[in-house]
Amino acid sequence: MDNAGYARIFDEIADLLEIRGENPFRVRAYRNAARTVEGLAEPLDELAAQGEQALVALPGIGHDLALKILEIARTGRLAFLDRLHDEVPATLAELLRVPGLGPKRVRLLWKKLGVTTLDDLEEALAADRLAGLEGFGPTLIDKVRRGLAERREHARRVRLDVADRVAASLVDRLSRGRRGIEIVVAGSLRRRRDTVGDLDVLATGSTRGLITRFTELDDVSEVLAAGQTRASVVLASGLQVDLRVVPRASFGSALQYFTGSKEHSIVLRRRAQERELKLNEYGVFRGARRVAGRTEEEVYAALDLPWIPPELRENRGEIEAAAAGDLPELVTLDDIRGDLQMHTDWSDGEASIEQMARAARDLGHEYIAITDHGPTVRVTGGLDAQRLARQAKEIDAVNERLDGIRVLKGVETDILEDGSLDLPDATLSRLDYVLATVHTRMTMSRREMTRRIARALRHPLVTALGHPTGRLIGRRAPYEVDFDEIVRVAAGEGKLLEIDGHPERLDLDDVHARKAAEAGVSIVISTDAHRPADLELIRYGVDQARRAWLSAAQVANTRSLKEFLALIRR
Ligand code: DGT
Ligand code: CA
Ligand code: CA
Ligand code: ZN
Repeated sequence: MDNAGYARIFDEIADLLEIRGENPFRVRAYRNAARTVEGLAEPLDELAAQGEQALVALPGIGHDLALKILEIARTGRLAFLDRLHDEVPATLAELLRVPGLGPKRVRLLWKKLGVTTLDDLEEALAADRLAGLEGFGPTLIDKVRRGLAERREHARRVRLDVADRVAASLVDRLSRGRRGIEIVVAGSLRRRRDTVGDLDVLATGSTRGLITRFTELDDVSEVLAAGQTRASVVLASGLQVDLRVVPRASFGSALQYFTGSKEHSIVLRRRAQERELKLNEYGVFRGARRVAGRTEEEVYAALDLPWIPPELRENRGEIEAAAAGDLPELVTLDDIRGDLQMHTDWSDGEASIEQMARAARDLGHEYIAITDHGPTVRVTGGLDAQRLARQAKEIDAVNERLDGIRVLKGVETDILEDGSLDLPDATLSRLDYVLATVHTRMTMSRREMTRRIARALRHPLVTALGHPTGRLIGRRAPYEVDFDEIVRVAAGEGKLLEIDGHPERLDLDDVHARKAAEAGVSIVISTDAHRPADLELIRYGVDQARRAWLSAAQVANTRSLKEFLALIRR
């Protein structure tokens, strides 16, 4: 089993114990164990093979948990969890993820209404049965209703990086051994949306037998439809894929049509009609004559428009901007010169400072900031003032040894409940880059949360606000906060707002990042890397920045080191 598998088991135990009403210390022990295991560099299976001693040496793992790990390593199961399932339905853990529902409320729903699944909850909401329960006022019920809809939506969608991997493998297998074939993935993946509902694949050229090859791929679990020029399948992962084979002469218009978005294309079609043209997936037509269709550029040109980058095609003003010659010059991956959030083996990362610096240099970065956690995030081995001072010496030494990259001294400091930071000013003032983030008490009211974050942004030693809305895609909704106020404070204080480019966060998202940049806030794109390979995730941050209409000038880390340091000087 991989480490994430162990972490899931411990998290599930914690969930079920919580619902059962177990002592909070016991619950916390399992949660901490899950986080420890998740942050381990080595496979837990290997540690388990070394025996109990190696396991109890881990933080937060005592005798009892070590035995459980050994049992899972040996048998792939855990009798304790099986017994727990007899008592508490496993599906209740899913209910816990619905915003508004904590363990007490889930327990109440289960005991009083017999609700054990999301379906049950939906029925109970529809029948208005929640209203009678203690503590379920109209505001909460409304929140639960919206939370459920959101969970449902997420359950069907996959993260962009996951979709990317599936798409690359599909394209590779479909085109293998064929020359003169062109295969492109269109749809929301090409628009680089943060999540993807299904894959829309287009093929042209030497496509004989392609449909059969597609429906017979070994990870296809169901063929929904298969014809001469199109087929739809469901993969074992649950992701649906639509394949369409189109003639060369229509490839550009098919690409435009299936890239969407639907909203963008509707406005384009209206524009075509205004010019007495007809736009569809086969081309742009004047009467029966095709006037464009082979390339997307041709299609847009026929409508008197420059080509519009797919990331902008959401009908958020891009067609008007294109018509006026005002399309933004979008930031590109090449523009990025540094990465300003990463973790090393000083806290919960897997690699040394030097390894991270070398990997960043290989990517072409000119500078990075090491931002290990402050002391609050205890389970990840956060750094106190003393260890940060020692780390600073190590960074100096790495800067001595390495040419071609500058390592900045940073920290990811926690914004405490009252908006103060988890490290003293004397420590923060010695650092180059102070990234402030929220990791605790995310359920406070909108007013409190806004005040908390605004106070941190006003702290003179803070450089940037990291993962500003706190969402985890598909797992945790953003916390309640007055984002406009955060933007006002950041703009006024000259502080950066981050796009954490890790595909599980993408926070800020496109809409928020655009709003912030339009108000004059500089955006910084980072990876939140925990290992050298993660540094490549920067492209996901850039994707969202492009969806936010950002130019290089609006992204702080497109600047040279000197200009970047000037920008964040305090
Ligand atoms: P997704 O799959 O939910 O992440 O989002 P999309 O945008 O990939 O949507 P999807 O897969 O339903 O359709 C792919 C593209 O096909 C979509 O972006 C635009 C086009 N399309 C689908 N249905 C319609 C439609 O009814 N009208 C128009 N104009 N275009 C459509
Ligand atoms: Ca799609
Ligand atoms: Ca589709
Ligand atoms: Zn963080």
